[in-house]
Amino acid sequence: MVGGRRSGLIVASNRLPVVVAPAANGDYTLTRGGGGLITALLPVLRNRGGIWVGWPGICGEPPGLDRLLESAGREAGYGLQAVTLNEDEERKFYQGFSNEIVWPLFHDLHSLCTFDPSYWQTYQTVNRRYAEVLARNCTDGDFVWVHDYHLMNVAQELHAIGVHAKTAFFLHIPFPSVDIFTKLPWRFQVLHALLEYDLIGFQTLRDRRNFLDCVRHLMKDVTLHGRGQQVVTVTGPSHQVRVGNFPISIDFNDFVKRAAAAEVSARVQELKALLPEHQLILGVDRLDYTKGIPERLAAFRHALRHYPELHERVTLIQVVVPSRADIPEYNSLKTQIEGLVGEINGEFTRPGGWVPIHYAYRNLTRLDLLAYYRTAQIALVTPLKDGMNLVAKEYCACSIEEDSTLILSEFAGAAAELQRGALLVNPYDVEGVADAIYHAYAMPKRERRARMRRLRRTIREHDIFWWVDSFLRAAIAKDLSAFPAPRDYVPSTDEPELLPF
Ligand code: GDG
Repeated sequence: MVGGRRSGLIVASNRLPVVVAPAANGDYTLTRGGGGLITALLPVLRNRGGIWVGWPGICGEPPGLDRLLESAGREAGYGLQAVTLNEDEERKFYQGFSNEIVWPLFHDLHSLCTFDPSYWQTYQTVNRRYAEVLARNCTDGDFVWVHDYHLMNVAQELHAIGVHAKTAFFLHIPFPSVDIFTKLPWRFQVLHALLEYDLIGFQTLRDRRNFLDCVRHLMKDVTLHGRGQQVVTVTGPSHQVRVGNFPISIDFNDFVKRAAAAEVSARVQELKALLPEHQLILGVDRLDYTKGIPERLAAFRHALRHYPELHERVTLIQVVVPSRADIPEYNSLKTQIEGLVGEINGEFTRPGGWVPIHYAYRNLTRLDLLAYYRTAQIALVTPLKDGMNLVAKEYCACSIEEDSTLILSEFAGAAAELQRGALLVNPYDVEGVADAIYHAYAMPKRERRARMRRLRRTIREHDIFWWVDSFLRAAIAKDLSAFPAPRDYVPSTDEPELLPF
């Protein structure tokens, strides 16, 4: 074991929460990694200790890597163990199988998949490598918690090398319906591998239902018990696996505390002074085609065209965080977004005055992100499909004045929990999103507060520690009927009244 204290908890994810990069003086530096998974898991490891196994963000094995991770782990309070990959493995496993096959397919975008068989070969090899590193770091009494779509085969590989620690898997992204999943050329292998875990967790009931449908349609000799409960059991010929839905969350109190800090408050005042008499609308997303950024911009343009009273009264701050720059689709998406921003600003900017969209393509500092969350009266979180979407929850946590509105896509996992306080929209419905923007802008203060209070209560009661506890309880509980029935989001089936012709 390298660094940190032991707690029997071993987490594996594609990447470590730190990124190793070469420094100008020939040494290597460590910086904090980003993304939803890391935001969610850091407080868990800090709180409980354990070991985190993952790729350090650099190919090969830089000299002194173990020492670097050991001292970082000592400081963080948990161990860090690197899985090393060469460039070809990293390309075919990470960019290839993970991000050109599973990511688009599981987000219902199968037309963006490249089903290259060599990607699958490398995916298996790399999952075996993770299992080998885990095997060196765990005993059969430990609990191995594997995260996300990059590592679906790890339990199977652990069993193949004789490790029998309890294993659990959490999928941070959606699980597709059977019609879409069936397009995967390795659908049987992936389902078999998943069923080797002892517990599988999904974000929402919809994902869990999709997975169980796939099991029912594609697997022979399996039976399901406990339907209608949060955690059901799938029994195969040699193994039993529990399957549940556990909506991931954030460290609510920590966000509140940090949003209230003096330097954030000062930044909020600066931002307000820059755009007085304006309602700020905020969009913060990784550059990704699932986040619905072009559709959102089109809806904003529609709102400006149809509600002229918004002119000079609202400003959209759209932050796009660089991501997966090596994959061609991401570059063309960036060009498309920047073209739209240019068109909309070209159409509405008042010379010397109002610019409707302030666009930033970069990583924000934590301070700026918190300040934007606190300043914006409206957040536009409109992914086409999203496992959960932590930006939505972070925004609410940081709205400490409770005077703001969340516009949320009904296709974000977060919609299941936040449907009663947010304005839910279909991100493909340009007119509907535009109406929601206007509705949020014109919403009476009382209603805004009541909605935001409700949202914040939900997130406070179901924070990241609640998520970990409910997941771990599902792994060890003897009686699964003790779990509450899950909540689900069901899109409205009320048809709008049609005008008679
Ligand atoms: C995956 C699933 C699921 C964003 N911009 C900056 C920044 N961020 C941080 C946010 C947030 C995280 O990145 C983004 O999390 P999301 O949940 O919105 O999205 P994914 O990265 O796609 O995460 C997702 C999640 O896993 C957890 O299960 O919810 O559905 O796709 O925490 O704060 N952080 C900083 N600067 C930025 O500019 N420092």
